Amino acid sequence: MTADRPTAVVTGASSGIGAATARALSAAGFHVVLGARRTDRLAEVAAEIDGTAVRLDVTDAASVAAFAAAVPECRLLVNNAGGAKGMEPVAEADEDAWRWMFETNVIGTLRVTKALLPALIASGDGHIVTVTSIAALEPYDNGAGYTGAKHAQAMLHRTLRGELLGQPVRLTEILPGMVETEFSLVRFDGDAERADGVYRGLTPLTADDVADVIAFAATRPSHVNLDQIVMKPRAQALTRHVTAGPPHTVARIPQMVGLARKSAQNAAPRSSTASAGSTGATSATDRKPADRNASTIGPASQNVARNETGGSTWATTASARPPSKTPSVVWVRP
Ligand code: 8X3
Repeated sequence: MTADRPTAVVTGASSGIGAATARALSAAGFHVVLGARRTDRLAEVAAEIDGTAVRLDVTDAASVAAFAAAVPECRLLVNNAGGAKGMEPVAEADEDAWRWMFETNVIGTLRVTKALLPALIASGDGHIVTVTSIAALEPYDNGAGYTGAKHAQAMLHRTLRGELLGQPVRLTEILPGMVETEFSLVRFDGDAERADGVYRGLTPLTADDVADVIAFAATRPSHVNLDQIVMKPRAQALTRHVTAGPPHTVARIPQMVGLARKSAQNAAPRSSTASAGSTGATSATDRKPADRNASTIGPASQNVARNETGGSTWATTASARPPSKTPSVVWVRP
């Protein structure tokens, strides 16, 4: 769109990873076209970076067509729009939530990619970055709608890698783990307490962390294709295998905080090592001053109680730690 700056399109750019990516790409020299439904927030971000805000609803074919018509040139497409809704077992699956997840993550990515592919190829040096998730790598209980959609979105993206061989288009899949954005707020339908609980006691990735990596991938020489980049906080090994609370505590990711809360109301900690007197302090390097203070983390007994969903118990606190530096995680799975 400008003579001196190649055009990058970012979907879902009104907040979170999308907005951060728009800023990072602008700093890297792109003219950024930002797409999202929330045009007021979109316009604010666009104004900050001298970008262009264009309304985009990836679930609406007409909206995608109008968006693409406003983007005659495109060097880089960042498919970021998507998200999760709800967490329930397959036996209780909410079809509307599943439909929303497949419409936004899968069909939305398909629509935008199809619409901009001719411009990406015509640029002579195109690049498609799709933000999937570590949920595209593994299943987890109560997450089938989201993991299913993310697997499908990833397959769409990975298939293009082969189909576009011989064309001047690179493909990079970014697979983030826990990133503190509006993701959980949307997933839990605006329940802020439940959403906050997902990240309590650990330091998740930030939107800027992910944006940095996207900008890095986008600024490699044209012959360098970073196919897949998996990013997780240090405190997360798998989607539901995280450290939270005291050092050396391993817990399931408290994504089922609603379920866990019910459980916590009734359940006493099963472990004698989880004393109510424990401070629950995390290591200094795992905490941010603003939101990682001890009071938000709570005593270890709460962590254990909170994590007693699905019949699992974790019992690790200072008193469980041996005096040596030997890793001291005690993790009892059902
Ligand atoms: C979400 C990844 O780890 O928060 O895309 O479930 S995680």
